[in-house]
Amino acid sequence: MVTHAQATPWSRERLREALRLYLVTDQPSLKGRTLTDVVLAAVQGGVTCVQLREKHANSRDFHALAMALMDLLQPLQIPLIINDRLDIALACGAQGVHLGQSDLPVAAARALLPPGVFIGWSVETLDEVMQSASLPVDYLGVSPVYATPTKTDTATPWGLDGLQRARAATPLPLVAIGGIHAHNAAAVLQAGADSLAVVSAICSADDPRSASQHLRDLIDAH
Ligand code: TZP
Ligand code: MG
Repeated sequence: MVTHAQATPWSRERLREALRLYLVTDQPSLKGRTLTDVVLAAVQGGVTCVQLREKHANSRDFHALAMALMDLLQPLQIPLIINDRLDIALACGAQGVHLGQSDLPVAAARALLPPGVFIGWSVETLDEVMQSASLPVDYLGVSPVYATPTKTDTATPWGLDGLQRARAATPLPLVAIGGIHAHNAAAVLQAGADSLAVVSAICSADDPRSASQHLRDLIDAH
């Protein structure tokens, strides 16, 4: 059964809390484990939200995965965010959708979504951070902070200096993504990120639960 998002928009503070440790899924990084097993372990370790990112699934399979994750995450009150696909987000009753610079324009997405579904937007330049001030977006994904083998078709990495500049330019929650691991997590938070988004640090970890716990401890200590 699909339970649709509440009508109330997320407050910035509540969203900031909900996004703190943000798992982005990637099936090729799972080392043969199932998506649901890794997501469950990650949530048990302290992940606070999950983005379903499926670059190759057809619509039927994407929807089935989204429904499976909703079943897993809903009882735990962990938000599910759908990457790229507004239709899948609507169909499964996800709490959020994440859009990039080549996806549906955020204003078009906002017009179709209930007010309780939040929108994340990837920003690759400071100009895009500035533009976000007049767009209906709820958080920004700062992409990529560092170059990463997980996604090679990225824009120039922001680096910590760039992240600091983005921080100074917007009050929106900033989700840092790209090359983030335990060894640089504190520096990324120090530079102004509200949230750490990771793929390989959790999806490819030998023990996704303890990897999540370690990242969560670093965030909580910040
Ligand atoms: N968007 C920008 S970088 C990236 C995405 C989806 C991949 C991040 O992967 P990792 O393994 O956390 O560096
Ligand atoms: Mg996209």
